[in-house]
Amino acid sequence: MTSGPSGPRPRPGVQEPGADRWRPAARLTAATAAVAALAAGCGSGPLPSATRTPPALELQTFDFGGDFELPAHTGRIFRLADVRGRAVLLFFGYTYCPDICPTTLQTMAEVEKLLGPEKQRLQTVFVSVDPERDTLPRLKEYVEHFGINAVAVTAPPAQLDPIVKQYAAYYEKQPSDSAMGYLVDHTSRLYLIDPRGRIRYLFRYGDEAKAIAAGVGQVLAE
Ligand SMILES: [Cu+2]
Repeated sequence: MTSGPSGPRPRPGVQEPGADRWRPAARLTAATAAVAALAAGCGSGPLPSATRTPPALELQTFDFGGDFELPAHTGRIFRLADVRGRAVLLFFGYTYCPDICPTTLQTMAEVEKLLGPEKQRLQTVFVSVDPERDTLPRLKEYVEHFGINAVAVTAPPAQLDPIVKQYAAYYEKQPSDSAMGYLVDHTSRLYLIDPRGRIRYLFRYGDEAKAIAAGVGQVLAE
């Protein structure tokens, strides 16, 4: 069971753009906090499986997000409406990202492992906010590297920006001294979208695979 509030929670329409950028693991959800607490008290051997199950997420239905279509790494157009009946985990990022994106994709691989056969009903969507460098062939190579059921999509700003806005997301180029030329500051949250296409939960960067997999299971069980 969860025990009381655990800091600010996402609410429809009140999230400021970029408010969740670079948020360290301090802002854990109730679910992951509970998992962390259990893990901390677990010094010798696993706990009985019943006590290791993360508490259910408090799913909401957000009033933003919704259908969109963008060119995908597959060479086809990806339409969110085409994956009705599946849970979707969607996030914004870019392949040159030094930390958030590779970590998130690794977490997705863990989520798939935890889901087992049910992973067939999960679609990960990686929306690149760096169309200048993230060509579709580059996106293909990048997502295939992680060996998960992910589709990578992007488009020039005129087509991309309305979708970024639709998802109350954010991105901004940042100059950098690195050889790569520039970084892209971006929304780090992970959108849990249910089989009907509605955003039901916003995971934060650092949330554990276990909590994310549990959330996916919840929307699939509805
Ligand atoms: Cu990133």
